[in-house]
Amino acid sequence: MFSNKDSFKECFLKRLESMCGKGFEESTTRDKYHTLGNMVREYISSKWIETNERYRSESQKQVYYLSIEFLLGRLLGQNLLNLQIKDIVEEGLKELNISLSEIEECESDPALGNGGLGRLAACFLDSLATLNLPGHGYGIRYKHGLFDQKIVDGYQVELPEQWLRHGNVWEVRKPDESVEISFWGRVEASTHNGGLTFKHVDAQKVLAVPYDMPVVGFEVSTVNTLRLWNAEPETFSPHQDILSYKRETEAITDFLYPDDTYDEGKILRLKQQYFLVSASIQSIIASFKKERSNLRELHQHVAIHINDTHPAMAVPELMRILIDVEGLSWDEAWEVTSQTVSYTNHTILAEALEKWPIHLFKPLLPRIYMIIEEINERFCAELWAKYPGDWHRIEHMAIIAHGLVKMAHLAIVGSSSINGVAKIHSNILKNREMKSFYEFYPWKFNNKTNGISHRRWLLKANPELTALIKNTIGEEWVRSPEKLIDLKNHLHQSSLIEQFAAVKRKRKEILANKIAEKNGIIVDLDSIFDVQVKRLHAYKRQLLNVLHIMYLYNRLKEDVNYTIQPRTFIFGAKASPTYYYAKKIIKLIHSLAEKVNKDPRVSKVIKVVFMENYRVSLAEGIFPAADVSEQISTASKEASGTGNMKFMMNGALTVGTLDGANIEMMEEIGKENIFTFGLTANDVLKYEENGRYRSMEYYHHDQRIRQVVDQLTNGFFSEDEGEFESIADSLLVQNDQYFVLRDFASYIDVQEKVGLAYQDRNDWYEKALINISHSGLFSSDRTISQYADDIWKISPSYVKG
Ligand code: 26V
Repeated sequence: MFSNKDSFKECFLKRLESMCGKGFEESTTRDKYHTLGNMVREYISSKWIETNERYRSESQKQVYYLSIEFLLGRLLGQNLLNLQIKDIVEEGLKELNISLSEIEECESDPALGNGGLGRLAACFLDSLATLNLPGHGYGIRYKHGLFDQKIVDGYQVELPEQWLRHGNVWEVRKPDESVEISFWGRVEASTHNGGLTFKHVDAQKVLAVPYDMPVVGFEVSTVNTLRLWNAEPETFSPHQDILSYKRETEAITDFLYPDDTYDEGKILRLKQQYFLVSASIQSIIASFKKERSNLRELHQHVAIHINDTHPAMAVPELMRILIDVEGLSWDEAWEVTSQTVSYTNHTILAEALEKWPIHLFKPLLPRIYMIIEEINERFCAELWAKYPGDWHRIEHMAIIAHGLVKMAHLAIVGSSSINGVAKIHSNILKNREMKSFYEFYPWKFNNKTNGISHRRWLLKANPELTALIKNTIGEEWVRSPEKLIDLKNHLHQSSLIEQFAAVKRKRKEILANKIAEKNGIIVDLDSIFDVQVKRLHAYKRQLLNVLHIMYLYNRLKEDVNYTIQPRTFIFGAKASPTYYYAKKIIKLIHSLAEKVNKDPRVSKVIKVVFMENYRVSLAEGIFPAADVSEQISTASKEASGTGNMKFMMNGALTVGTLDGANIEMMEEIGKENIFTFGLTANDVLKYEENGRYRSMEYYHHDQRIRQVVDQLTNGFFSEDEGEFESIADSLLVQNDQYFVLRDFASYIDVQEKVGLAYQDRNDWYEKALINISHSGLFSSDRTISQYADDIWKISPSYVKG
């Protein structure tokens, strides 16, 4: 049906009628989306079946990537591209007077993740399939993904996300592979053959029903699986109150939680985590047992990766199944488990490390808690043997302490590998945050610098730039992104620079039209598109960006002769619903936008735009249009960042701190092709240790700082004077935990350099092309190859013949 456009058209029209019961003329865009989606899924299914058969017959080692989030983005366009049928479909539809991009817009954008961690998981799936690696995702089929953001009078309002409202053409429900999950109840011990055995009794049981989604590799025949679990009540459950049982059960997979600490201790979140882990481990064991019987060899055939600590209960759950169900001894089970599991840490923010109160944990998961206690006791005994008498160290490293279960400690003790996501982050883990664990298990620690899928963030998001690169250096880089470096040989050609300028302008125009439509703001295409899009967090310092804009506004107002390169400041960010500070910053950006955009003179030079409901599909329109990428976290706080890489790949220049992967980007492209500023991670960590930072001194000594900070509370924004007092307090009363005022001067300086640099447009675009040419290193194909070789020990599976 996709062999040429005529057969496609014929098939499409027939299918449209049979699926929707309507003629072509009556059919809606959604009908067309559904028809095309179903055709594509059908086309995928034979490859999918073949891939699974190939994996079975080759009995290759498999990796299972457990993640509480998979932030996939829309799939139709990516699947068409990966299957190499996009052109046929696009041309066929065109002849029917249908635009493919309009159809694509019909697909809901599954927001099954918060940000970096979830999107990384999605890029990893793409790379696993493309590299023909036997690797599959396990996650949760949330009925509602991350909330939809509406802005009302400058304030964020959250609405439930509804990605399943019109169904999901990509998923296949597999009720036969459902598994039971047990909560509550108690543990009964009995003696059996002279040993103790344990049974979880009186439990409340819940059904985990798998929905499989195909993960299509790019221009290969491999189709891997993302299995998302849905919680459903058991049919024959003898419950007195069937309605509340049903409600409680379905609640488990109703919502994705926003990542904040303010709802810490939510039992539903703990339920979600165990639900994911137990269902996935049971499913992994079941497929292992189809081919083999000796579970003592599990680690030779299976690797289980836990994406942050959310799935850390994979360790005790695997122990439980091996011991209670499969009859292995503790030592045998421990050997297998700790050789099978590996763990990635994604943040060093202490407040983001998961700890569960025992009083919540133990009643909900009595057997799992018991196993964690045993792991803890054995671990503490090992510590005692190595550090006799060092109570302090043991208390600090224990998995259970002070009424809490520390999930990161559980993950470290139960895994064979622990990695950070950028060099600096891995070093901070080793030398500071997890120092004592590094000393105890030095061989477990390693780095895997993050990456992004160039297929989504370049080929799909920026077809114009893709075409230009292909015309310039051919197509090899598409399969081997490190070959993008060949672009460097063409930099002397003024035609390349000119063509790149044209591509950038085209993409700026597309974004400008969207901004005009959504925000009613007309922006100048000759202005610098200066973009900060990411979750709203104090450590990411959207506030520093805001203070810089306020400073520019002041300069422009005070001095009619002050001229700058025109700029359009673009923001996109969701704030966690209970994160008060973050929501205030969103309001502040809107108040600033109001002030700047309404000023007849200032608005000729600068504009401020907040794009509502930032998500993958919106991001695909933003990265290609950016000139400047704001990566301005307090050094040491951003584990890696991945947006930084997406901007780089689309030819934006970075304004950034020496944090996360920014450092490795700088090492690649050279200092002259990035704008760095601010404290280093060491500076920050020293300040944090010696407590010598006084934000008030910077306030008093720098008039520019005083002016902008005062404007937060002196009625400058002409509203309620108390509105932004909490932000001013964070800077002065609370001594500016994220060093915004400390880095202010340095940031202003570097931004001035950016403005000047943009005036030499040739030189600017040359720098942009240098950024693109080095971006291959940050492809998730490189990252995944490293995981495959160093951690998982899996190799590609190829179709024979
Ligand atoms: C959770 C919380 C909870 C409380 C307040 C602060 C806070 C901050 C972050 C998080 C989420 C942590 C997990 C996460 O998304 N980390 C991101 O992972 C990306 C992929 O490795 C990485 O590029 C980002 O730097 C990192 O923040």
